[in-house]
Amino acid sequence: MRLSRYFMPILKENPKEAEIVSHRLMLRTGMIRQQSQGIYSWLPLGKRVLDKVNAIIREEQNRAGAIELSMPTLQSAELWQESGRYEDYGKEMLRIRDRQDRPMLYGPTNEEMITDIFRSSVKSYKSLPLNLYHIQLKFRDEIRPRFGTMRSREFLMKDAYSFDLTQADAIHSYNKMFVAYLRTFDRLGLRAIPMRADTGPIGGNHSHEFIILADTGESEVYCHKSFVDFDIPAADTDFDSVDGLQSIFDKWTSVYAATSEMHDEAAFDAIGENERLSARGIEVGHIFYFGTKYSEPMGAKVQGPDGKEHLVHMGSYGIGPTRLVPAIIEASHDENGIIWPASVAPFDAVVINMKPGDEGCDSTCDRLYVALQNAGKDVLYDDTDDRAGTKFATADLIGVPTQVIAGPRAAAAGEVELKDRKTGARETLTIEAAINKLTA
Ligand code: 5CA
Repeated sequence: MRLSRYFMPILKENPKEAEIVSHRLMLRTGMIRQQSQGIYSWLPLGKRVLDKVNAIIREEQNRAGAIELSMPTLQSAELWQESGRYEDYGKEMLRIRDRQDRPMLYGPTNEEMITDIFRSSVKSYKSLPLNLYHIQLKFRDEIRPRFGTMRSREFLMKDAYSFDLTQADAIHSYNKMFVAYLRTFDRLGLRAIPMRADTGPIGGNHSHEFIILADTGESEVYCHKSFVDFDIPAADTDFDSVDGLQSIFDKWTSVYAATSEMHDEAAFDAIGENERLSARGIEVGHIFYFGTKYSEPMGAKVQGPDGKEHLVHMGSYGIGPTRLVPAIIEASHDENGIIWPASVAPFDAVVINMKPGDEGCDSTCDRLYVALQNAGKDVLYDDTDDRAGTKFATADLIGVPTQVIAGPRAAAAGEVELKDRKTGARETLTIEAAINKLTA
């Protein structure tokens, strides 16, 4: 992508409305724009990051055996009247009427709709286990939308829903998502800690929140420090192994971790002073097992091996991609801007032409730009006529992992400078060596 032809509206000044660093940096880099309170557009740079986050979430959901579909944002109130949540949900639910005066709503979550899809076609235990997910916009009319897309009213959610014949099978489905979440957050460059959680309006009695530690987090959390050293389950984890997944779950829940709602002062105090951590955190995922809470009122049953009808046991599993992007920034930035983990960086490298019009600089940059793109890399080419200082500041601000700097003197010698955004380390290489390094 040539910067001169891109749409990346960088702000020079710090926006006054932004209270936390991720919100400030997302506005400054032109990743997002607020359209009305708690409702955002994702501009091209932000959209690239969001797509990469979604791709990782999708890969790990698929690996764990979940199947993607797509449900609408607008739902009929009838479904919610069946489950009894239409009245319960309160003011967070945006209620709408269509031209026939039928009550509709903008979905805050999809338990009812997925249960309806399930009951309309699944009749036998032989179709189980089943886990269906989508990545779709939700709307919750939050009292206090704030911190940009961290807590917005319209937001993206990956929500998965599992269906099983028995409680034991449902716990295995729960463990699959638990492991998928550990892997997902790790690949996003984050260390998320699973904590026992309150189930709120979703319901159920077995639930974990996945929390990233950050000073600006909205949740108060208490946990054992040892989480930092726990191993992340490998890519070849056998998701069909009931005992294997249970042992991963047991390990990750063997030491104390809880949000303030579930906090047990005595249990926390029993941990040695140097071993415990009380901090603030950001909830990036939340998983629930709630048994027959929806299958019962909505009549979602299957025929079991005994020939009888059984209500299915369900769970739901949420991740917030539009919250994850700022959470990653909270965890990875410095005074000059964002430092993207390579897995979600909007571009793999930025090629900086320090003197457009200089023959050596232009041909060096063209060669790099073409070679890196042909190797499948996402490359931003700063071919603008901004001052060099501005270009460096922009490259640091947007946090692309590697900067490839082509100045007239180096270019004349067939060389470029590589700068690592995270460490600041610089090295001078021949153009060919630079291409080899960046495409290795
Ligand atoms: N139905 C269940 C799981 S599918 C559910 O709705 N769970 S939730 O309420 O905990 O939301 C799941 C995830 O969505 C949260 O962990 C969070 O990452 C994200 N999320 C929730 N509310 C917001 C919001 N207002 N802004 C941004 N992300 C949000």
